[in-house]
Amino acid sequence: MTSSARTSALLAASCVGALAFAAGVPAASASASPNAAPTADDRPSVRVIGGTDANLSTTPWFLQFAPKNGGGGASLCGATKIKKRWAVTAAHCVSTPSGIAKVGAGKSFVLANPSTRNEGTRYYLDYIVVNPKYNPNSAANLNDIALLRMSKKLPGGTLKPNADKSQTVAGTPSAVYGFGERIADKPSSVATVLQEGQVQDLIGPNDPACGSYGKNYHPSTQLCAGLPAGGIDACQGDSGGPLVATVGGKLRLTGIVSSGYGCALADYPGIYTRVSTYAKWMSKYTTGKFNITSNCKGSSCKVKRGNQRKIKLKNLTPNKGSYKVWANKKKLVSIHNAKGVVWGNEAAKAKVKVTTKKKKCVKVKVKASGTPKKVFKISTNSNNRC
Ligand code: 4AZ
Repeated sequence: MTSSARTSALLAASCVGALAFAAGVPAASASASPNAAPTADDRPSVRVIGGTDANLSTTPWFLQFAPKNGGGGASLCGATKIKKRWAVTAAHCVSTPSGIAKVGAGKSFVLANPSTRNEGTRYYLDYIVVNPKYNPNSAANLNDIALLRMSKKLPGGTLKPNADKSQTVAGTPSAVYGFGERIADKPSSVATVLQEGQVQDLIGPNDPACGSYGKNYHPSTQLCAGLPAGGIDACQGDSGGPLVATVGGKLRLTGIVSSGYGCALADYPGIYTRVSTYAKWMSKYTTGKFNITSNCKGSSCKVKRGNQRKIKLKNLTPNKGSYKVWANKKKLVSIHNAKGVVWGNEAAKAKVKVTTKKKKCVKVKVKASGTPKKVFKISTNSNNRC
């Protein structure tokens, strides 16, 4: 095979996990056996990762991710916690030619920094955002990034995505984490304990070449990491997991395990999604923003008994958000639509009706996703001022 034919075959092979997942077959099934060292028979050419057991106290942001239509509790992918309720993974972990992984109770879930594979509390997803440029039907696997939102806050710390496009430079020590195969093409070799592989970013952000991949490597959106001689690498089942490095003195998420030709082979390093390319896109979705307005001019207005003050909540982001409206003197008002969910770029209305004749000043507080708390004052009687 020519080297370019071989590379295409190889990149196509890297999508086997995604295709198997689409068909409902676990790409890497759970192993009952502990992390036994590979035997001499297993070892020679493609010993996966070449990692060591991770120190879990240093990886609070690591998530084991089980997309629903991908084989129940088996670990198909890794993910990284970037905000209390948000994680990032590879698009190919959730988006397949047959559709997007299922969200909601009892469906796709993550395990927060599990001490052992498949163990720990399940945190279910309520929202998935696949990068719009990702094409599940393309073997090239470009723009392989997706955001996952959990229905409740995850425990543990977060890891910030690297937003500095000039980083990391060639030779930067980096670490990759996952529960994937420790021996290539051997599903039973998946790790029982989280593995850490010490690799390097092999090229700088402006260097077009990555090992022998030629034009199949895209430097502006991908990152090439491994060791020049191979031997340590991510492999099947590690997809979606983090590549981390120190940037400007701080630990950052620099890559997401995406694809590669085999595992740990010389000249075929791991290919990662370059996180800095997507940093803006990620923060647009994970930060959220509402515009909160009211039908009354100024911060305080008079509302007579039986009348209402309307509060309009416009979700300025493309992702789903939620809001809550409450009053400090609950008995004097009734609130219609006091809480709710607002889909991307849509609006909701809450109404605060005055139910008392008393002269009071009521503070109505509004909190919406990603937006500072806002306070409106209502004078419940025309004679009263706030
Ligand atoms: C995979 O199929 C896969 N050696 C992940 C990473 C690498 C290769 C394959 C990198 O999920």
